Amino acid sequence: MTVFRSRLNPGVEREYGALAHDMSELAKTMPGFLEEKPLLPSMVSASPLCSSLTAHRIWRGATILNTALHKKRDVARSMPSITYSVQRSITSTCTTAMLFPESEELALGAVVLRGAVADDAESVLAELPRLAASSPFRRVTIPTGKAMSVEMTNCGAVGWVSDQRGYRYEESDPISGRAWPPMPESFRQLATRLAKQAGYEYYEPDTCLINKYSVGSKMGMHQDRDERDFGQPIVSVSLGLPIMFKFGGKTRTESTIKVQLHHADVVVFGGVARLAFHGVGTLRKGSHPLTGDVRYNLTFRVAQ
Ligand SMILES: O=C(O)CCC(=O)C(=O)O
Repeated sequence: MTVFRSRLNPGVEREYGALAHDMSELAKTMPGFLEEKPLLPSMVSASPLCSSLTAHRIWRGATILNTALHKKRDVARSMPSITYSVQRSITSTCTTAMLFPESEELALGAVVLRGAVADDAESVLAELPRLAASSPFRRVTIPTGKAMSVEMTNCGAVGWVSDQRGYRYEESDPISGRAWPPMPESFRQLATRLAKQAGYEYYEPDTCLINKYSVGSKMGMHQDRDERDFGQPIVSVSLGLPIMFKFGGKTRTESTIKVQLHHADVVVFGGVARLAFHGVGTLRKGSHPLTGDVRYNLTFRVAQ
């Protein structure tokens, strides 16, 4: 049974079919698993993706499955056809696609939520001068000694740093020797909401890396792998000028998808996509009403 059409990755339809099968198996052992409830308007609008009843069943199943998987890993073992992390990725992207037709799947576990922070952008941007007054934007050097073109700072319990000693998280800002500014509560709530929107429940970021791109800045393909727990997704918020985002696989040689990220778009990647190589192209000259000639990117992580 095909339950969901993936625009970017037709191959995953098979996996969604397998998920639907596993869900009906699970329904036999978990009462209420495919319980019928009236459709939400947002789900009705997602119905071109599949029949509305199927959408509803899968959406509800995915929600319950995600909760069950979080609480009880042996539920995953009762469905041997796909692994725990693949199930999570599938349910995440499946749920997201059902509920938010504006989302675009990049890979299993990875989505772009188009315009997801349109209403929050101004208040997020308003926090940046205060954060930067405490820990200024700076260009860090990578272990080879070369300076990155993007400027960055952090807020939260720890902050990502790089120098000739390597990449790592530090509790204090190496420039001031003081703790990084705390993550604003509004940032934490926003990241939790966005992760949930992408299907990742219980997301509690402890750090936010804030990247500032000026004309000519770029970020090469890399993995985010300095965090302790790869079970938690990355939530990446784009503000201001557009840029080309590149998303590949777990190795550098795998093919790369390119998507333009605009103001207020959000990329969330976790599950089997958590260690995917990614990067952005060079920022082109332009002007945005809220950020002028720069682009900001806020990357939320669970580092500790
Ligand atoms: O600027 C972006 O959209 C990506 C940033 C990024 O990949 C990172 O900070 O690790």
